[in-house]
Amino acid sequence: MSLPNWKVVKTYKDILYHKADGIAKITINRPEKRNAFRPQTVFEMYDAFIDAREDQTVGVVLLTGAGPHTDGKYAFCAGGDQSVRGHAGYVGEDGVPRLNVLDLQKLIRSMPKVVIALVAGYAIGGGHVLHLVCDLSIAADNGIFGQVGPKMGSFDGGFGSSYLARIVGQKKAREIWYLCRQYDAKQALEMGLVNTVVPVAQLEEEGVKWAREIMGHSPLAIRCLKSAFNADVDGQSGIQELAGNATLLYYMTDEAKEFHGAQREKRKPDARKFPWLP
Ligand code: S0N
Repeated sequence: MSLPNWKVVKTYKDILYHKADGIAKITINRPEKRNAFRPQTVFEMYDAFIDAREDQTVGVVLLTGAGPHTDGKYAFCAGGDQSVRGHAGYVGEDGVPRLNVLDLQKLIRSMPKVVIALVAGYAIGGGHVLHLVCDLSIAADNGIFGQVGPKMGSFDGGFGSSYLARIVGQKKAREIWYLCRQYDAKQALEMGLVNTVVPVAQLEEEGVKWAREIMGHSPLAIRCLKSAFNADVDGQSGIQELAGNATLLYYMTDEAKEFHGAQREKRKPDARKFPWLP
């Protein structure tokens, strides 16, 4: 199977952003930091994800980390960049402390496109949470997964803990956070943390294969399914997403068009044309 002919969409400092054949690929590119993110990285990823969300030709986003690094190792993402962690978050060039990765997590979960994490090497801390919030995760056989917060003065009490528990179960999630161990790709697969494991050399190819299969399916069906999966977990904002899709589909009906048209044309709508289905 051939890889797409990736085209650069926009040039950033900390990430690479490509598109081809309805697939967008966002690559965290800070190998000297094991692809840890600083506020700038997150702003750039957010910008690229918004572009992918708004592009009607894009159905799937692949999220990955640049590698191998100069020492031959790989990382998906080693979490927040600890060298810029300040008093109240990660400090950007503007001197403002932020935890803007939380905005990115919400965007990945709510965007009506399928986001697939391609994890080679380390997915640690906030980097682990990033793969967690993606719809699907494909691991390379060298994938290493774990949370580190309690051993380095941090924790993620949002998706990083509660959604993790939905995925691997309460006992395992507590083990992952309380003990801060590292798990290999086989263990990650066994606990349902990833969808499949492939040799590292085949990681992108496998991601593209999955993306192409998804691109052959109904965009509206997948859109509604994503919001349905989220609604079960995300409370009012999950219900809002699901309900937003009901409204979107309703707008597309003759019935909604008749009522909207009648209001614009200042006439009585022909309500009797439309059935009250059982
Ligand atoms: C990933 C690890 C295990 C890889 O080990 P390895 O292969 O031995 O490499 P190293 O020699 O350790 O690293 C190579 C170079 O990369 C730098 N580096 C690695 N990770 C980071 C990082 N996270 N930040 C900054 N630099 C990093 C190393 O310093 C080294 O560079 P040199 O050679 O110049 O020293 C290993 O590297 C490791 O354990 N890394 C640290 C993992 C970590 O602590 N991550 C942060 C965890 N916390 C978060 O991610 C918080 C996320 C967050 O934003 C958040 C979100 C919601 C709610 C709360 C929070 C919160 O802030 O807590």
